[in-house]
Amino acid sequence: MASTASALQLQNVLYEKKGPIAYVTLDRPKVLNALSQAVFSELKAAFEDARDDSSVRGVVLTGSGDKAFAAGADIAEMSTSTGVQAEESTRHAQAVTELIENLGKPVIAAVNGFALGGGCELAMACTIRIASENAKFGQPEVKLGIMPGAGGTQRLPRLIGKGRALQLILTGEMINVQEAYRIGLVNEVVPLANLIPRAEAILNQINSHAPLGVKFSIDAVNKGLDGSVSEGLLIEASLFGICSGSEDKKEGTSAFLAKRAPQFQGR
Ligand code: DAK
Repeated sequence: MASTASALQLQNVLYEKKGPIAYVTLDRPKVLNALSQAVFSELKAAFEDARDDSSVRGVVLTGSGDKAFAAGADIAEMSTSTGVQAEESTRHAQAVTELIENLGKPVIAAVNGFALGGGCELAMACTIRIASENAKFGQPEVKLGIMPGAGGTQRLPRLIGKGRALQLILTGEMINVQEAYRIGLVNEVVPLANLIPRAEAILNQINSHAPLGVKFSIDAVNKGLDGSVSEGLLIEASLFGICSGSEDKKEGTSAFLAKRAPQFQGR
């Protein structure tokens, strides 16, 4: 499949599109893909492009090299920031995680090594996490005199439960991929060589379904988790109503009854 290089001018992130999939790769392997402010700005640009390009149906987020997804925030850069600067840049980083989480298209984190601190937080903002056998996860912020600031205190307990989340956050302990799988932090563990192909296979399966059904399912889960079950059920009913009025619903149900494959248009 022909790949399209991005027109975006990025130095720390690789961004390319192949058919319906966009690939966002953290690209600072010499510092284990540490997340500088520039990285967060470039992630914003790449994900905004993926969101706005209707030919993109899903995104793979991964790291360059075979050692790290991202070993957290750039500690050298962080060491010089003031409290006021850090509050501002944290809001920026959090906005990037919200952009990824609510992209309206599935984003698969293909975790190819260390996912620590902000790296783990970025992976948690993705729709689905798959990881290679060498992956390691942790929230080591307390060891540096700080605390998670890119969504870790909110997304980790929602994913793995309050007790386990607080244990990881307060001990700063690193866990291997099998433990991450056991506690539900990652969905699947695969050999490193199969990581991207497996991410692509999951996206291709999702992309065979109606885009509105996919988008609204993600929205309902994300928005529902922010409130009560009753509020979530209202959101679900309202989005279900929109899906049910779509052309794709007519197509999906007609195709089933005619025993043929559906051709969804995203309308
Ligand atoms: N920042 C900068 N450089 C890093 C780095 C990092 N996070 N992690 C690794 N490096 C650099 C190392 O300094 C080393 O550089 P050289 O010595 O070669 O110049 C190179 O990458 C290779 O690392 P190591 O030699 O240490 O490799 P090892 O295999 O021995 O160890 C390791 C791998 C991942 C266990 C180790 O590198 C490590 O502990 N790294 C630091 C992990 C960590 O504490 N990460 C930060 C957590 S705090 C925010 C947004 C997000 C956050 C905060 C604010 N705002 C937007 C404000 C998040 C905070 C965090 O992530």
